[in-house]
Parts: sequence; C-alpha cells; structure tokens
Amino acid sequence: MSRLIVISNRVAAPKPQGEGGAQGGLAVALSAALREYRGVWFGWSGNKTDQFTGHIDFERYEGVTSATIDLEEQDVDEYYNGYANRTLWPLFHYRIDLAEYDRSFAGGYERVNERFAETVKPLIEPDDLVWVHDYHLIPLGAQLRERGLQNRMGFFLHIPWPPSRLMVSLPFHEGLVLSMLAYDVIGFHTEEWLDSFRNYVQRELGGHCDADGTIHVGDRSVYAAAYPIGIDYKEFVAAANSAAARTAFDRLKKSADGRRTIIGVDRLDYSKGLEERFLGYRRFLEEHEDCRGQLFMLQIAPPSRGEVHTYEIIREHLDELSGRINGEFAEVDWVPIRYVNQGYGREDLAGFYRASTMALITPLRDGMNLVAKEYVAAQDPDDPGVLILSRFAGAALQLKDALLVNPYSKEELSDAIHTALNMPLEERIRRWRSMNECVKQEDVVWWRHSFVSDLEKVDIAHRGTRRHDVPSLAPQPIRP
Ligand code: ADQ
Repeated sequence: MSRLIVISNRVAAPKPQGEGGAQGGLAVALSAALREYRGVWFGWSGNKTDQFTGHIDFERYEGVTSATIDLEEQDVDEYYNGYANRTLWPLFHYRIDLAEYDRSFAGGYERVNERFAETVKPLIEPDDLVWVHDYHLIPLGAQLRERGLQNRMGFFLHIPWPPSRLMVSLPFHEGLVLSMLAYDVIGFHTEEWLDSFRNYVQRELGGHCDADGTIHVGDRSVYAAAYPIGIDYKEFVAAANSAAARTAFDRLKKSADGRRTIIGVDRLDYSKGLEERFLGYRRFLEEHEDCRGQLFMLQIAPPSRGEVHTYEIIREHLDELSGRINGEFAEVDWVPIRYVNQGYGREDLAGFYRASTMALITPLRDGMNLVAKEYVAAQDPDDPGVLILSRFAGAALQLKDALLVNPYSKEELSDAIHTALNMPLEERIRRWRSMNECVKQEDVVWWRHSFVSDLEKVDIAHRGTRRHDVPSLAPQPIRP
C-alpha cells in the first residue's frame, strides 16, 4: 500500500494525552484518516523563527509521523494572516466587503508555498500519494510539479468555492485557478461548490467539463468531484457515552434547573452567523414572552485568528450584543444567553450536545460544518434533540431532516426555535434517525476512502510527465 503524505497549513497529528488542545474540524478529520495509514503529515508548526532554514521537526505517535517547519514573522503576516485569512477566507465565504487585496499578501503566500514545496519534496517517495489541504496551499501542487514531482496528487478544499462573479474580484484569479490544474484530483464538500468551480473554469478559462467529472483546460485535465466530509462517528458516539460526557451532561442539566437548552458551538468567526443568531433568539424572546425563563441559549465560541482585525471587531460586537440582550431580558434568577469563550474537550462537548433540547447552527456560509454532525451523533436515540441548521452550510445538503433556516432571517430563526420546542417525540425520533443514518454511513472513513481511492485510480502513464508553469499571483508592476 502507498503511504499517504498529507500537507496542510497546520499539523495536528494525534498527541499523547494531555498535550492536545481543542482541535478544529480539519484537524479532527485528518487525525482519524491518518491513523490507518503509515502516513506523514507535513505543515507549519505554528511557531515563528527569525530566519527560515527549512529545518523539519519530526514526531511520531500512533503510527503517524508529523513533520513541521517554523515560519518567519513576515511569512505569517503575509501568508497566513494576510492572503489566507484576509483575502481568500472572506472572499470564499462570499464576503467581498471584508476581503483585502494587497500585493504583499499575495507575494508572501507564493513565497510560503514555495518554501513548503522545497522542504517537503525530499520527504516524498515515488509511490506516495500526496494529499494537499485547503485554501492556504492552493498553488503548492504546481510548485511541486515545477520541482519535478510526478506523484499522484490531490487537493481538497474545506471551504466553499464562491460564485464566478465574486471570484473574479480577486486580482490574478486566473493564476490561482490555473495553478490548481497541477493536481490530479480536486475535491469539494458539495455539488454546489463543485458547480461554481466548473462554472468558473468554463467562463473564465475557456475550459470544458466532461460528464464523468474530468475538467479540461488547454492540454491539462483534472478530475473534480464532491466528497462531503464526515465526523469520526464511532469515536464521537464513544465520547458521548463516556463517563466524562455523563459528567458534563449532569453539570449542564443541573445548572439548567429544568430549563431547556439551545446550544451553539462555533469558532468565533463572522462566517458562523453568531450576531444574526443572537438577533433571531432575541426575536423569539420578544415574540414568546411566555417562554422566557423556560429556556436559555448556551453559545460556546472560542476566539480564533486573533491577529486579524475583523475578528477583534466581531468579538467586540458579540460581547456587546450578548450583554445587551441579557440586560434587556434577564431576571434575578434567569439569564437568556450564556456566552462562553473557551474550548472544551470532545467528551464535554458531546455531553453538552446530548443535554440540549436543540442545536442552533446557523452559519451564513460554511463549507460543511462538523458541529451539526457531532450534535446528531451525540443524541439519545430515545429522546433526541432537534437540529436547526442553516441552509447555507454544506451539511444542509445531507441533513435534510434538520429544520433548515435562512440564517439572515430573524423571523425564520424565531419560528424554528418555537417549532423545535414543541416538536412531538415521534417526529424528533423520525428526523433524528434519518440524519443519524447519514452521519453514521458517510463518516470520515468513508470520506477518506472516497477521495483516496479516486486518487489511486489516476493513470499517471496517461497523464505524462509534464512540468507545470506556476502563474504568478503578484506580478511586479511594469516599470518604464
Ligand atoms: P471549521 O470552520 O473549524 O472547519 P467545523 O466544521 O464546524 O468548522 O468544525 C469545528 C470543529 O471544532 C468541530 O469538530 C468542533 O467540535 C470543534 N470545536 C468548535 N468549537 C469548539 C470548542 N469550543 N471546544 C472544542 N471544540 C470545538 C472548516 C470549515 C468547515 C468544515 C471543516 C472540515 O470551515 O466548513 O466542515 O473545516 O472540513
């Protein structure tokens, strides 16, 4: 069997007990996938260095080798805080109003992708499968091909692909997308993101798409498909049944004192729709005076990307808004919103999910959203809670038995909370069973199998041994 080389911005391979923190969606999913492979996971350590040397730190645990490099401060500013999180993240989440275009960001992004390529290439053996992840590393495949790598190489995008008329607002967008054609397989979470990608290739690059999923641009071909990511279902159900989850369950139930809980768990990010969610809940409290005091919202939202200004602003807004709603509606013995800014372990989260009457998961745009799936997996089959889910999350295309809402509409959110509170047990069970079946079948193992087996099928001989030009994202201005 080939080895799997996973390359992502950050590496979060499994660690001995006590060394791990709360992990993001990508980290959780990939740890599970790599456990079964003799894999290497390469990426940035999260640390800074005065001078980039290409030194790699290796660690081995549970059959996974992690290989990490440190980056210079300027790299982190321009590549990570800059092009990845101030340019691509907002644009790909349809927020061109927040996207910042700066040539130095694009230059830093190219430089770090080159540094990744230089450093990881010697670790790759001829039969290895290479699997690159996410928007931080879009041009890495082309950088590796330029250095002569002929391996099967796949790319998976964990966030949405924006509609073409938004994508064209990115300076040198053609260069970015052309560089993606160096991969053999490109994966998206949903057909919707895939359709937008195909549309872009046809409209902007004059390419054409075969019915079998192959996309052609000039003499280049790449297979593109939708592979909806799942959770590690077995691990999560075990977490939900653990003693620690039971303790967390009891803790929340005890403090709820007979009141019902609406739970939300998200990284603190403007794409997650937290302000709109608070406003929808506020609307519910206004419209249903009789329900006040009978329920509360528990919103868990650990801060992320603190070095990016828009994240400071959203944090301030949420502090202010939750305080305002609490001030407006609280009684001496009841507070409507418990707003918590810390991360929790998987067992604690699973216990909190199970103790909650409903989950309110309402991103304005989300590639998939794993919290929705975790909420389903954690439920008591005999008395499951209700999932209220944004129709703009990738997960909505699979979890059709959730109460699907428009996250921008306060009225829809309010109505959905009311419906969930009053939903009869039989309907809750019927909806939960159908969602749980999907979360169980299409788990992270299924996701990885689907992607990796398509990568293994790539016919290298047919592809030939072409090198790949790397189009620039930040060409120097022409000087007279
Ligand atoms: P994220 O934007 O990070 O992921 P999501 O898919 O919801 O979003 O994953 C979040 C993960 O972090 C979940 O596993 C959750 O349990 C965990 N988490 C969140 N808050 C936590 C807390 N307070 N304590 C502990 N754990 C917490 C990106 C994309 C998503 C896509 C994933 C995977 O934005 O759309 O689903 O990658 O591809």
